[in-house]
This record gives sequence, C-alpha cells and structure tokens, in this order.
Amino acid sequence: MMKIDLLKDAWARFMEARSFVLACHQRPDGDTLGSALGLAHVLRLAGKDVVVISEDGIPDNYTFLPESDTVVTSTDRRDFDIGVLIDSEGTKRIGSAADAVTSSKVHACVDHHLPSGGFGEIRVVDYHRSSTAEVVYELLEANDVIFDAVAATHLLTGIISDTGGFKFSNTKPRTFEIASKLQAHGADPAMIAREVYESRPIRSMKLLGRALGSLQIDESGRVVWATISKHDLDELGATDADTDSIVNHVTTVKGPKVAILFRESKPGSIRISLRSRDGVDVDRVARAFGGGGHKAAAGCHVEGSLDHAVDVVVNEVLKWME
Ligand SMILES: [Mn+2]
Repeated sequence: MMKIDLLKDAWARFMEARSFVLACHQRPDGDTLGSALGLAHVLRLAGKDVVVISEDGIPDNYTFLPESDTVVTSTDRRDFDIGVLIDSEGTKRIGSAADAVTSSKVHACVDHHLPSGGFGEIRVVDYHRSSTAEVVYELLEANDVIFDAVAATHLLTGIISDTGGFKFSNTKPRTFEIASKLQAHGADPAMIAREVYESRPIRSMKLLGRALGSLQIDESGRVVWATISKHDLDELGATDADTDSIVNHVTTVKGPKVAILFRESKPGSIRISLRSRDGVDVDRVARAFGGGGHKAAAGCHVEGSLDHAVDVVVNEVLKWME
C-alpha cells in the first residue's frame, strides 16, 4: 500500500515542476486515458504546462472523455521537467513517446501493474489497486487537491473501464468508496458505462459474433478460447481495436477457469489476452511468452499461425493448473 508520506512527497515534487509529459500505453484503454487526462486536468488547474501523449490516439468509445482532443500522438519537445508513465510499468509499452519521457529531467511512474524494473525517481505505484485511476485519486486526496467534475469523469472512467463496470475481482471496498466520491464530484456513472460499453460500431458486434462462433473448450473443461483471424478483421473492415473487449465475453462461459482470446492482428503475429477466475495466475502464463499483466488478466504475443498459438498457450495454461 502507498504510504501517505510517499503521496505527499510525490505531489510536492510535482508542484515544484513547471512542465510535464504524461504518456499513455499503446492500444490505450479507459484507465490509461482517464488517468492521464485526469492528472493533466488537475495539473493544468495548478498552472502547469502538460502534454498528454497516446501514440495510438483515442479509441472511438473514449472520445467522449472531456479534453480528449488535447491528446497528441507524438511530440518533438524534449524540454519537460517531469516525464510520467501512466498505467504502464516500463517504457516498452509507450512506443515512440519514450523519447519525450526519458529526456525529461525527472522520471515518474503512476501505475498499478506488478513492478518490473522500477522506472522513475518518483513512483506512485500500487499493484493492489483496480486501476491507475484509483492511484491518481489517492494522490489527489492525500494532498487535499481540489478537483472538479471533469477530472472526476476522467478518473471514474478509468475505474469503470479497468473493473469491467465493477464486475472484476480487483473491485475492492475502497474502489466503491472512491467511485462514490467521484460521483459526488459530478461524474455520471450511467453515462460513462453507456459510452464505454454500449457504443460499439456494428463491425465490432459482427466481429464479436464471429469470435463467439469460434469458441472451443479443452478436453478437461478448464480452458475456453476464441479466435479471430486476419481474414475476419479484413472482411468486416474491423481493426485490432475492435477486438478489445471481446475476451470479456469469452469469460462468461460457465465452467472454465481460464478464458483466452487469440487474434491474428498481423499475418503470422498472434495477440493473446488471458482472463482467469478462482485465483489462477495468468500473469505467469503471459510471462512465459514475454508478456505480462495481472494475476487475473494478462496478455502476450506469439509468432506463427493461430493454430500454433492456441496449441502452445493452452498447453502452458494447463501446465500451471496442474
Ligand atoms: Mn490499468
């Protein structure tokens, strides 16, 4: 857990600085975007010069976020006082934004992933939290920072997105407490849930249909998976971003403890998302393939065909379940 002294020290160092670059991770989700925009908004209210970078831009279902039009995909500036990783444990996941962050005078990390490498002199990191947005909230509350409905909307979006609408096992009593305070500050949970979960383009729904049509369960009934081929994506005019929440539908099958989505994002390159229940650790599985994440939600890449990826990853999962 984050100590109050740590939160006070981190904020004091932020307040001494003048300019910030906040970097979102690639294939951004509501947590990295909401946390970055929320922190940026509050820092701007304090008179700071803040740039938010998301190399992959803003997915359609997050363009409702206030001030999302201020996010840039790159910057040539190399003069920032503080460079901050938002919702990622290392510079690998921020792509070309790494140059602006690492050239900053001071490095910081605001995150909730299992630490690997310990980036930054200023670290506001708690891997027991549902979301980076929760971590940002604690940073603000510990320092009595006054914020408004805009920042509250950003942070509640991060929490709703990373908890699957308070359904995932990372939802704790403190998560609800913070959500309650954010709603009291003017954030609208119904509006956020509708924008995040019920605003999908039709191509994305058709893709979900194909993924569900591909569902398979291993002989022991412990692992369920779906596949999406490059052909599926091309035929529907869909992109990798349209596959993002599909794994959460795979997890709704009763019985299996591990659910996996395999998608051929590029020919010969398979992106894999793993979800687990009842304490099965899929972070270890993802790490075996050079990926990672959390105990109950992780991801990795495997080179080769879809069939090959299914074969090696399902076997690796079964190995850890023995
Ligand atoms: Mn997150």
